[in-house]
Amino acid sequence: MSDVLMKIADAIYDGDEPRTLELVDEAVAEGIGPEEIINQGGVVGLERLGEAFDELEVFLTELMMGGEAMKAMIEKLVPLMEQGGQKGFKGNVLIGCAKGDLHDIGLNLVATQLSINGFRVTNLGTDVSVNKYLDKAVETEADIIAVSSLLTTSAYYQEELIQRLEVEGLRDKYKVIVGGGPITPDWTRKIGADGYSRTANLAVQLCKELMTTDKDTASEPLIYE
Ligand code: B12
Repeated sequence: MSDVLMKIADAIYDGDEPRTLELVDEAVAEGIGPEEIINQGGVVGLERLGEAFDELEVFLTELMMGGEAMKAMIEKLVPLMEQGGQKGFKGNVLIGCAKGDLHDIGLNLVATQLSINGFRVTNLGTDVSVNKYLDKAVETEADIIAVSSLLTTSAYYQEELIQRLEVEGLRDKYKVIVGGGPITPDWTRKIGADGYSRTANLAVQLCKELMTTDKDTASEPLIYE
C-alpha cells in the first residue's frame, strides 16, 4: 500500500480530521483516485478502529471521531468521484439503513456512487422502519430497494422487509439488495434478497445488472464480492 494511504488510515484511526484532509490533498496530488483513497485509506482505518473497539482498546468517542473524519474526507472527494460518473438514467433506487442502525457512512457512499452513475436515488438515511420502506417504495416508484446494515441486530429487518413484501403481494415489484459489514452472501441467499455487494463501487454494477436482466425474484441472488 502507498505510504500516503497508510498515513490516511492512521489519521482516520486517530480521528484527526485536519490531518486526514491534508493527506487527502497529498494523495490526490500523487494521482491516487478517490475510490482508492476511500477504500485503501479510510476504510482500512475504520476497520482497525472497529477491531480496537472490539478489544476495548478504544471507546465510542473514538469511533465517533473516526466516523466524522471519514465523512469529511468523503465530502471532499465527492466532486472528484462525480467526474468519473456515467450519465444516463438507469433506474430508481430507494436506500436506507435498517431500523435501529445509525451507521450511515457506507450507506451514503453507496447512494453517492449510484447517483453519480445515473440512478435516481432516494436516501431515507438511518433507522428506517419496514413500514417506511414500503410507503416510500410506492411513492418513489422504486425499482430497487437497498438496505444497509452494520449491526447483526438490525440485519434482521432486511429479512422482515422481504417477508412483508411477500405478504403484501409486492415481492415481484421490487428488487431488494442488501449490504453492510455483517452481511454475507449466505445471509443474502437465506433471506431471499436479489443481490449483495461488498462495496459501493460494486453496488453500481449490481444495480445495473438487476435493471438490465429480467432476474426472477425467486432465483439465486447476484453476488458481487
Ligand atoms: C464508525 C462506526 C460507528 C459510528 C458511526 C458513524 C456514522 N455516521 O456512520 C458510531 C460511533 C455512531 C457507531 C456507533 C455504534 N457502533 Co459502530 N462502528 C463504526 C465502524 C468503526 C466503522 C463503520 C463504517 O463506517 N465503515 C466504513 C464503511 C465505508 O463501510 P460499510 O459501512 O461496511 O459500507 C461498505 C460496504 O459494506 C457496502 N455497503 C454498505 N451498505 C450497503 C448497502 C447495500 C444495499 C449494498 C449493496 C452495499 C452496502 O458498501 C460500503 C462502501 O464500500 C465499525 C467497524 C467496521 N469494521 O465496520 C463499527 C461497528 C459497525 N459498530 C459496532 C457497534 C457495536 C456500535 C454500537 C452498538 C456501539 C455502542 N456500544 O453504542 C453503536 C450502535 C449505534 C447504532 N444504533 O447504530 C460494531 C457492530 C457489531 C455487530 N456486528 O453488530 C462494529 C462492527 C465495531 C465492532 N467491531 O465491534 N459506530
